[in-house]
Amino acid sequence: MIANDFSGHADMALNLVDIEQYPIVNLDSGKGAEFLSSCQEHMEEHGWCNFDGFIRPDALAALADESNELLPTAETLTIKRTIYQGEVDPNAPENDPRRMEYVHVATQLANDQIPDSTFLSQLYNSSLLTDFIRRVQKKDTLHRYADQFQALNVVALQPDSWHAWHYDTNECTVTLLLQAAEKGGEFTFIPNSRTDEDEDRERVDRLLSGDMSAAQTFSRRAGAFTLFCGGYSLHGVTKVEGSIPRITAIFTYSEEPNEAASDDINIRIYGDRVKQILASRKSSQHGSA
Ligand SMILES: O=C(O)CCC(=O)C(=O)O
Ligand SMILES: [Fe+2]
Repeated sequence: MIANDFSGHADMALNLVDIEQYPIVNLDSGKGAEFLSSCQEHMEEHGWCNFDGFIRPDALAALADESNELLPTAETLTIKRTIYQGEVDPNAPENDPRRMEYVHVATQLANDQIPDSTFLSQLYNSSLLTDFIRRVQKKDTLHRYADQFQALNVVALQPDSWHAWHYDTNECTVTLLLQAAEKGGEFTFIPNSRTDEDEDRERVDRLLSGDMSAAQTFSRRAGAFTLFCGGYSLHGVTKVEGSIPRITAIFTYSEEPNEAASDDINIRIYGDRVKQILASRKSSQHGSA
């Protein structure tokens, strides 16, 4: 059970984030402005920013408890795809990554399974946090993703699971590590392994063949908040070892307001549960027409 009350401020980021260390409250002057410009520089140069201890330890315990309580209601998904997220293309040249299918298993809570009243959902809905993420990426607009299933997710990788190598379909990914693996479960990536025009196949092929020398990892403890250009950097999570799952929250944004994914994509990601929700919605719409 969650013993503490973190609801003092209306904007949940103020209740949960270590704002002494990460002054996201006022990014226009003083410490906040300095912090923002160092983040922007880092993001531009490296394509990622990692904020260790972003969530205060007492608040982190509440967030982890909350997810651990919800996870028994999550679906276990078997995700099969190429690194580019599509299906295998049997006509691709030999040794082309489009011919290779990777599989991993994850326990995943979709956005509609995470109540608005949770601290996690309130953190995702924080205007201060969204604005900070927008400004680190120097974007004019950034909105929380309006997709009812994808906006906020919690992904647990059970012991012995990994998260297969892939590129994200969106440019920038934002994650919060809620519970680290006892061992393994390292977020691993090749920074800027592709551009819109080109891909560094030499480094990509090395990682795909199991050679980690082209890849980078940063050690992240629970409470780490990470922004990352996952659309341009091949990445994944190494095998979780030990006895507890690695739990991460994924915060999704888009530059356009009210953007959502198609039903087909959501069914492909979330499987039967979402298929049934969408089908019963369609049949009740037809029924009442
Ligand atoms: O769990 C992580 O740290 C990364 C997850 C990820 O790459 C994704 O959900 O696309
Ligand atoms: Fe990813």
